[in-house]
Amino acid sequence: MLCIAVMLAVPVTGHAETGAAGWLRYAAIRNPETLRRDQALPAGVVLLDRSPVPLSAEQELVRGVRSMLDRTLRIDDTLPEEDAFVLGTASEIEGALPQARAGTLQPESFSLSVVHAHGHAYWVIEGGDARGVLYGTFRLLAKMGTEQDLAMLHDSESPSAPIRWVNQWDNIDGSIERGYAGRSIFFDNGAVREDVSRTGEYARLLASVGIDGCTVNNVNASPKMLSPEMIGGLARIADEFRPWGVRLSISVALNSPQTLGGLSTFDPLNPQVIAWWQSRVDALYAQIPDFGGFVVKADSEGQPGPSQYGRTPADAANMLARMLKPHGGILLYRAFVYNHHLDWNDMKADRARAAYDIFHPLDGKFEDNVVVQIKYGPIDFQVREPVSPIFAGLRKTSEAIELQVTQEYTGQAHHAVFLIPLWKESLDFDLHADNRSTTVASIVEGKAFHHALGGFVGVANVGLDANWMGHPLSMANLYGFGRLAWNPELTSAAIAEEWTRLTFSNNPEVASTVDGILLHSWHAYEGYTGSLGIGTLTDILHAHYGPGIESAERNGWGQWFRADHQGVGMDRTVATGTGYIGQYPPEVAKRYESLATMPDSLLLFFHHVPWNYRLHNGQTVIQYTYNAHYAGAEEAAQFMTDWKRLDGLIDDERYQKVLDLLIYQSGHAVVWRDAVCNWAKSMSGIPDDRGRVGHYPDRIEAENMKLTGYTVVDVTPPETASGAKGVVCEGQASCMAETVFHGASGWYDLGVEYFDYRSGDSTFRVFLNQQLIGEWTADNTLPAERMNGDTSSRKTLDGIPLRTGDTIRIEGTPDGNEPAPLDYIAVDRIVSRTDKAAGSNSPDAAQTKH
Ligand code: GCV
Repeated sequence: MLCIAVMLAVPVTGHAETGAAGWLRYAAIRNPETLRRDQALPAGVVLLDRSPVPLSAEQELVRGVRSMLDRTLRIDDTLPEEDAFVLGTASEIEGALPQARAGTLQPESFSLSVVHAHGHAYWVIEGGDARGVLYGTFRLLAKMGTEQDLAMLHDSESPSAPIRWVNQWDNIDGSIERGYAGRSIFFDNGAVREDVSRTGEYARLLASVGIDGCTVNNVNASPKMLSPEMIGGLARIADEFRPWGVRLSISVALNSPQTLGGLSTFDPLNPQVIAWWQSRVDALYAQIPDFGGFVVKADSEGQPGPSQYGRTPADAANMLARMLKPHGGILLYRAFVYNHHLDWNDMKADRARAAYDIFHPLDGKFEDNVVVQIKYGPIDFQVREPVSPIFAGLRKTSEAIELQVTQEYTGQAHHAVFLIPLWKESLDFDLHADNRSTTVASIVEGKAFHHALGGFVGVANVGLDANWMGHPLSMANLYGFGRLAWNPELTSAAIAEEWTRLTFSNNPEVASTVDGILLHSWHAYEGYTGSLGIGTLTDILHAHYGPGIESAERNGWGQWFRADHQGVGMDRTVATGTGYIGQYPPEVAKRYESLATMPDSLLLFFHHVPWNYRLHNGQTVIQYTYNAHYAGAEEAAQFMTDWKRLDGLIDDERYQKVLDLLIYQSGHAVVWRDAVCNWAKSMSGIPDDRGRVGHYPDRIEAENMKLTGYTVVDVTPPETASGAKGVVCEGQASCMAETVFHGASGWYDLGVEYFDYRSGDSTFRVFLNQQLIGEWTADNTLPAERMNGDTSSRKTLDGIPLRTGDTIRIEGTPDGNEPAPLDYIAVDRIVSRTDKAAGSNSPDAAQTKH
């Protein structure tokens, strides 16, 4: 209690942080109790192996202790005659301090212990190999950073699986597909960038959570990745990775022998093609001896593949795997193979079936260094999907789960969405193969079916922005990915807590506030985007960001939910639908086939039901849809309120950055809520029994205001603007929209809904009568150039005293192609706010104070 009181009394103000340090901030420990305890730590460190990876461990320990405890550890070559940190692999510890040996340690494992010998205490970090020493050191530093008692140091950990990789979808021109934090840290202008120092910093972050591999380029790969110049550049990145035990790998395009090599074919069984690939593999290993291997996306979304020559994925994968094998390299072949020209009119067509239909017949036909890389769900990183049945469909083939750290369908670093609970649901899901417990985690760890390899791949897509991922809270997903890959048994709460303490503060108020936001955020996002397993109802043809509901229907992409006036949902049953459910092992298939045992959360993924079908929770599908979207948006608003508690308790820069993002998120959650609810209402014809949907008494539509210069336009899709219309200022220097307030006098929050295109920085000024009460520039980087669900944004002016008869006027000044577009203003009465209500709620009293 004492330490809590002391810490709360020391606010952190004025101090700015960019987020570049991530969770490796090594913030100075201020808690007197911890400091007193840590006095007992030794003054020196001895490293028994001076190869590059353990050297990084030693330097990291010195750096961390210096930063957290304000002390410089002395570096010794041999065991000193005093207390010391001792770092080494098993055989070295055996030689120097045999009493400290921890028993058999597997590669990459570590053991931490305090050993008393020769009258001294030694804090021993023993690794199963060099990486183990590094991972153990980072673990020790995390324990120090979260103020655990190191005198009790006793920990022994092994990674769950050998493959713990991130994929980066970086293009060689320096852009990043589905990246939301600036340009590539690896490439620029068709080559590896000159300055690759940031890649070493990235590898350090990755290693600190046990990630041991990074695939540096987009799975939609450029054949130029295999050119001699590029291989030279990749070797420079590998040099940055190596001290952190991170192996470099690349994605390859299967048509490279043709497009880069000039051959007439890329048939994987053609001898010339094989010889060409061999020359490239030789060139890679000549310059990068620890090269990790290849990732292959083929026959998918327009990528070339073996099907062009009547060959199978196994033919292509094995051809490459055989070349990589002598070097210890592996071949990850993605199961994300599907036909994106499906026939909407074919009620049996189903994209979800594709991975199982294609890969299950190939089980047992892959080389033992091939790993099939499988997205957690059968569609594409949606806000909720069932786990892919192919996890249970490959008994004799190694598998890795692919998780998306970058928030493509989950808010694109504009929304806070902590994805660990989503991933945990997939990893913990029991597929009951062979009528025994086979969780997805146990399958990808290689344990369930005794696979040689296996593991975890996270699509990370960090960029050059100082804070790596755009949204400061998004870094919790990268941290959590590494921690889960290391140990999928960790709970979401434990991961959130650890990350928050290391990233922000050990202050309990900070920890509980941030953890609270993180742990509720996925559920909130699911609530206001797509509930009941319908999918993220975004525009799937373009940005994958804001609402764009119907874009998923009536085309070949197969992300269908088949809504009509009667009902909604994909019938994937064996009895009457696409038969997809039959791909699961019998126990799971039985549960999904029957409506009686179907979980509500996935209902619309598996069944087509009437809008008034009653869920297990007692609500109808339509009413639940309305309720979930309203509840989700309310939760998002609450995050903003909760975050404000941290003012003064964390550094100003990150406080303000997150606050701005949470304010934006709460506004965009309303855009989502309204779009989905209005669409569902017009589709079902069933009103909201709580009267909210389509009734907005507090809104004044821009198209109904007195317009000077502004013109009224239709917005498509219609549900992405209130009343399906907005106003634009075109061909004018500036325009005005004006209205007279007819409500009761009182305090109000004034929300202005406008559209903020990717380019153009329009400005808006709001006047109450003649008084300027707010102005801002629409300079957010949202992924569209028109009025729609991607660009709709809200500016809220808090605490405005309105009198009946006041004039509210908005002046919009366009910039570039952005015509200062407006949707509506929301005039929300402040019911109770003690700070404003001191005295009376009369605006007359309030206005005289201004
Ligand atoms: C790299 C989704 C994304 C694509 C991505 C693809 C994949 O469809 O929208 O950008 O391409 O998945 O995982 O290959």
